[in-house]
Amino acid sequence: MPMSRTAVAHPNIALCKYWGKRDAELNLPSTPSLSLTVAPFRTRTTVTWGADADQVVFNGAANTGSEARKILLTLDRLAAARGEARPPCVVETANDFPTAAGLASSASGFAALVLAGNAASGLDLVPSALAVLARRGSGSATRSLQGGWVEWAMGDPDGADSHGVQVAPADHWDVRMLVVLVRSGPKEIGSTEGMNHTMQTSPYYPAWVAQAPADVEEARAAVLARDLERLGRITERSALRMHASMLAADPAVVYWKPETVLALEIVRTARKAGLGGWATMDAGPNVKVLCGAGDAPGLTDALQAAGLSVQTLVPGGPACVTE
Ligand code: 2P0
Repeated sequence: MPMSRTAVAHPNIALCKYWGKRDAELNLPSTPSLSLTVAPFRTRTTVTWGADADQVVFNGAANTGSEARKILLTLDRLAAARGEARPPCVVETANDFPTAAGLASSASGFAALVLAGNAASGLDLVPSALAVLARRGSGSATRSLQGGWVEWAMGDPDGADSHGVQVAPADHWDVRMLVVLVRSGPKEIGSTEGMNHTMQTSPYYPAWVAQAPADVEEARAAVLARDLERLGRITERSALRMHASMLAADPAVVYWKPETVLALEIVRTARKAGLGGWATMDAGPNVKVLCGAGDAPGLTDALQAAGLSVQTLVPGGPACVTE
């Protein structure tokens, strides 16, 4: 008897970044990271366990490419965790925001997938096991199962404890995350490829890895103390150091577009004028700005005055099964 269940998850924006793997097979990070889960962007995923044949429908179109293979592999691992073979499955997944544009769609995608797969299969894995499965699908996904402020520690050598853990829930602190949408198309270089190339060729990569644990320690303390200035400074620094490691790769990994630098410049200038916003950029040209609720309108005006498109995100809750 086929069983269908649906789960939703929000993406997350890393304030202290994950960029590099110490174990590619287990997808273990070279750095700890810390993120904010953000709403209302979300992925909605339905898994039917025990269908006639495997099928993946991704944003409304049948998919037989690498995305579908990774999705089905995650469901294989879910069944294997209980010593079972996976029956054929249908997976329907859709994002209500741009996919693969550096807005963490793989994070919300794999978080929703493991929850829906777990519910549809009845395999009943514990949350930490689901968080490890999400990590193996896409590292940042392990941070999207939880709402609010989430830390992903490097963990033990085998990685059983390397998964997202909530530092504070969404309602701990009413901040804003502005999204400056520079490009909505898919990134030119995938995250996995970009980080592997940075690891292999950038002389700045060891320095990036070395400084990360102290940043996460300080960021966690700043979140708990609701110290936005301190958290903002770490956030912008972490993003710029991560991009510096990419820029020093050979050939360089450059995700930025002219509008990326324009947005960064506006945020830094606004700060000097008393508006508290701090920029962060991921594996794509889009800019996110961490700011307080009170400064969000002023920063939005400044960015829009330069012709940039801005959306406002708020702290989001945990991934959950909805149907
Ligand atoms: C992050 N990013 O911490 C960093 C910052 C992009 C830049 O996690 O290879 O899709 O699937 O584990 O999680 C994006 O990389 O990479 C990412 P994989 P993932 O949010």
